[in-house]
Amino acid sequence: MLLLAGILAPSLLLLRPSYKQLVGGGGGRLPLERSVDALLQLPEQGSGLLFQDSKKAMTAQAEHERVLIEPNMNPIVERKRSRKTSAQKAAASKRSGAAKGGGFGAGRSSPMQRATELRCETMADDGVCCVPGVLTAEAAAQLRECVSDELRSAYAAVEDDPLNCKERFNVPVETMDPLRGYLLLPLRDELSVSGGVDRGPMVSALSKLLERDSALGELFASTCGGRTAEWYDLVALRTEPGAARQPLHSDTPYQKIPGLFCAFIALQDVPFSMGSTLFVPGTHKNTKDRKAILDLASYSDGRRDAALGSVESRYTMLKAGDAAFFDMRTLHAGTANFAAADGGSQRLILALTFRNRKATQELGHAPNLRPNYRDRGITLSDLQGELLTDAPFAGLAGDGDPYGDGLAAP
Ligand SMILES: O=C(O)CCC(=O)C(=O)O
Repeated sequence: MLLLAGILAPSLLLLRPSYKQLVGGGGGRLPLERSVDALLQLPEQGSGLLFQDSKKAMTAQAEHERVLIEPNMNPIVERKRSRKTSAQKAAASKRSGAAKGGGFGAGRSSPMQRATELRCETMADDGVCCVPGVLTAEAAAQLRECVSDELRSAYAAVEDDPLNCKERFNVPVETMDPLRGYLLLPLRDELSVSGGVDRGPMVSALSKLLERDSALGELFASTCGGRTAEWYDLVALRTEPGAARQPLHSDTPYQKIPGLFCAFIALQDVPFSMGSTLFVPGTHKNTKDRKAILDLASYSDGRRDAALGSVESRYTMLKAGDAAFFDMRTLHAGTANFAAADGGSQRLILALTFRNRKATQELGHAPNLRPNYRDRGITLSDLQGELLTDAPFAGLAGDGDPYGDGLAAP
């Protein structure tokens, strides 16, 4: 898409919303002269000082990056056509087994296979791609309501006993950030379990997201080494108005075989003022830019700032039910969720991740899963099979069933 953007630059420039339009007027931009303390809105008590200090440093770093990176920042757009030459296509289809009469791209392929192939091509080039409409807007709204219920229940559980924080929010209560965090989710939502509903909003959404021949089901299988890919994250990313921007990071270090692929699925329309995810396409490869941005030594000699000033970054503008799919080696950052007066609002994103078992080096990313779902080697194929049953993920916490609510046994 970068090349295409270059060729079409004049028309794209006309179409591209200005920063002012993105934030709904001039008021939303975080003025440079505002202090880090003002950006942070740190809780008055409760969090450890060490946590506050590190959050302060990260916010200052993110603000520095924002200034350098913003001049070359554009929305991500979906690739509509392959950029491969016919020779490259022929070689790829030979590699995939077409010559033997089977495999992806062989003979007549379905529209979903062709769409997946194009997305895989984008992933190979950029490390990130858009997958619009993985849920209908209605299904996304139902899932949002369900995640809000889970959030209420998780807050109540932590109020009851702060030690519950880890299994609900994946952090100890001392480092819980009121404005940005993760909510670990069950495979079957609590209200459906208590109401005896077999296929409530969570199960229905997972079916649509992961079933065979679905856009994400196929993309996870294609990028993560097949249906034996290991389920790795099921979590809602939550930001509240006033949440600070994150520094650029990759979720997993560079290794030749990519270990982790993630889909961020919007549960509501997400204008820029609610915080988007900014990606630096191409940094899933061990490029000069990636090295300069991550290498500590380059902070002091100016190489990092030079790289930040030159990279072309892309930000998501997701509508409810759209997904951003990415190789977790790719550098990215959540941008700020502005103050409510400037268009900020609670943003809930569903994150689903699978692991390619062929990646053998350190992943540097622990699973964002409830404790009883972890380390069980549950695969994409297991989930797809379970979702086809009459009552998927039945069972209770810790009762020996492989699924249940995933919480530690009381
Ligand atoms: O908030 C976002 O859009 C990105 C979140 C993220 O990258 C993270 O929490 O590591």
